[in-house]
Amino acid sequence: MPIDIPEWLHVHPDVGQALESAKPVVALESTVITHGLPRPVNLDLARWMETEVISVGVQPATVAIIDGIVRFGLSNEELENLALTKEVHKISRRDLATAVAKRQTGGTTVAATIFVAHSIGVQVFATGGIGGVHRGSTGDISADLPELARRPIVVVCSGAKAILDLPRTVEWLETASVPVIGWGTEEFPAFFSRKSGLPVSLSLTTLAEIGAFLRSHWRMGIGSGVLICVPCPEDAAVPREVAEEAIAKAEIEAQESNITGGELTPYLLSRLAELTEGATLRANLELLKNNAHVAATIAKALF
Ligand code: PSU
Ligand code: MN
Repeated sequence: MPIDIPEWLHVHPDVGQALESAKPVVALESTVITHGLPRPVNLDLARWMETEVISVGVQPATVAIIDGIVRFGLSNEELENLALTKEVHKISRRDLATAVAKRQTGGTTVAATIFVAHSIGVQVFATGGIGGVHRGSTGDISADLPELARRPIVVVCSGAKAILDLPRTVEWLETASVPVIGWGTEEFPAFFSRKSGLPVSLSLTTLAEIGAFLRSHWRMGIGSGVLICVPCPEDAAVPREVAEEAIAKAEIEAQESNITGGELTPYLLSRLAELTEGATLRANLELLKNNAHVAATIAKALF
């Protein structure tokens, strides 16, 4: 089946072939590679996520901008350059045109990746934790939320990043009519931790149930994206109290050093890994791999 590719998007040949033969494709974001994880484990992780997707018989497409070109699917060399180069940008939806015009290289956030995947009709996407409403009164709300609200795409994640104000993030999703599905859980996961004390809008345990839900959602034209929340695998999860204590400490340090805006998330994530002697990093890696696997399973069964 011929596919409609926007003129600004460069599709990797393997991905193009998959799309043409109607093989399922899972999109992967890349800010987690460029800004979410330390080098060089970020490169390992990028490869592990792709391998997880391939192991299910699904085509992965990591999205990034390389020298001003928006890429849907990266070669080994492009992935390596992206992960190991120091001068890379964090590109959210608002930054996409800047990155192209200024020929930048960078990782795309959840918001930017949803935009790109939707432009080529790919509907399943995996990440670690989405952005959301930050703690405190700065008014910092991730562009991930409005993007998720306006594109009919399925995002597999472990909730939102635990450093956020999770109650307000969940409220925001409700206001924007984004269904929040717990995959085998009644609670919105807190990223490194399996529980947050916050409810999901629907808890499902089988692919058939997800299929039935998604069919209604698309058929009725609800229009929003759908969040499928998968808790961090049990043996790698960090207890909520341990994570919370480290987050409180890291937050104060960030305030004292005046770290704000796009720099805040990368700073907090790396500080947390130090404060927990690597436990949050391990949880982060395991949940990312697991989410890639679940997303591929969903793509294979339902798309
Ligand atoms: N989850 C992680 N690490 C990350 C991110 C999420 O474990 O680096 C990234 C995602 O790409 C997400 C972005 O879209 O952080 C949100 O950033 P901001 O809050 O500045 O919108
Ligand atoms: Mn932000």
